[in-house]
Amino acid sequence: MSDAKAATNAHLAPYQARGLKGRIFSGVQPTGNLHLGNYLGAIRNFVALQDSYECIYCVVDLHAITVWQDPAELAKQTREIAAAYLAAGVDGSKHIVFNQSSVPAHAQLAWVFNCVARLGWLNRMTQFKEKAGKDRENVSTGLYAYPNLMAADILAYKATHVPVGEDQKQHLELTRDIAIKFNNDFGVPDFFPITEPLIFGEATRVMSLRDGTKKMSKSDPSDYSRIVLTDDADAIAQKIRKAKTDPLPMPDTVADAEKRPEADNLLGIYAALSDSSKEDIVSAFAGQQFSAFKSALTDLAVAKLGPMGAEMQRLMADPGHVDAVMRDGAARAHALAQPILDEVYRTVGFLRP
Ligand code: AQP
Repeated sequence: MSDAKAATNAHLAPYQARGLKGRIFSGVQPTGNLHLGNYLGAIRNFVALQDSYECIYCVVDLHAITVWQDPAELAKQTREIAAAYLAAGVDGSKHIVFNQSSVPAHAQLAWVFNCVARLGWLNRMTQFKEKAGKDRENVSTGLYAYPNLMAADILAYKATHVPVGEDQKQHLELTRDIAIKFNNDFGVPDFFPITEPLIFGEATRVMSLRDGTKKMSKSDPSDYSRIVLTDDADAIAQKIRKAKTDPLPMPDTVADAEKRPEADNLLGIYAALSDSSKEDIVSAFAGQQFSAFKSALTDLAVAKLGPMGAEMQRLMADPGHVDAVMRDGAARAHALAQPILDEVYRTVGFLRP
């Protein structure tokens, strides 16, 4: 068995003894415009996993400031993401919901990882290249070091699994590389687990409603590119009606759909929201006009997202409750992370005189 596999197995054993599959860490940035992609790619899976894993769900505000955030908006958006977790069905008393900056171990471990990760590894990160674009000289150094902080988020809890959308796969691989290098460099082969990504569902990469080749994203300048979780029924209907399609009728086969990015995206969204396979949805609508499909998709999206959006609004109107959940979560997260950080510091050789 490889060292990496052995390290992971050693970390899984205590959870398996409790009838669980492992410990999960995942997070969403409080950067506004929480959208259907964040829901289908991540938050919905957070809910599905909470019966079989011990879960830590974080609002990653340290990540958010890698690009400029208005301070008052950041605080409001942080509460909004926590409210979305709860509204989607995360149990904040059984599991941990908190914001990243409340637990110092994230930033402290990230510094150690800045010194473990290699420049060449970060240079390969496609998300940095996409986000920095042509203005590389002017982006924050935090944006560049972002994947090291993400590794710290996960490994501060020795999390064994991370549910994410497709776009985060490369960052997860970097987390694994950092864990392996730390374990090897310091001669502690089982110290960090080699974390597994959990990427599942029919919509692991939801695309923009305006361009089927671009990921649905919070920062897209067009509001019509995304369905936001707090959109009301009218807004959802309008966005789906205006969603870009091609002039042909609905595809007959999955292979045909896959050659038509906009159709494929809408079919994937329908399949995910209805808990069906894309094959089933393609056969149900094969050869029909897009207008009929869009109208069915609108009904489905309103039925599935409406109650969650309403619950988010209700929770946002009661910030005391959301803040109490996050405060309690932060205390429990800190209690888990601090002994791990202490052990990292001892391992690295930091003196505690
Ligand atoms: N389009 C998507 N489809 C499926 N999953 C997605 N995720 C994001 N977009 C999609 C997943 O949502 C989780 C939280 O993402 P994040 O907020 O931490 O960061 P992000 O990937 O940078 O999100 P955005 O919305 O695309 O923001 P901007 O516009 O700021 O870049 C992650 O698990 C992610 O995979």
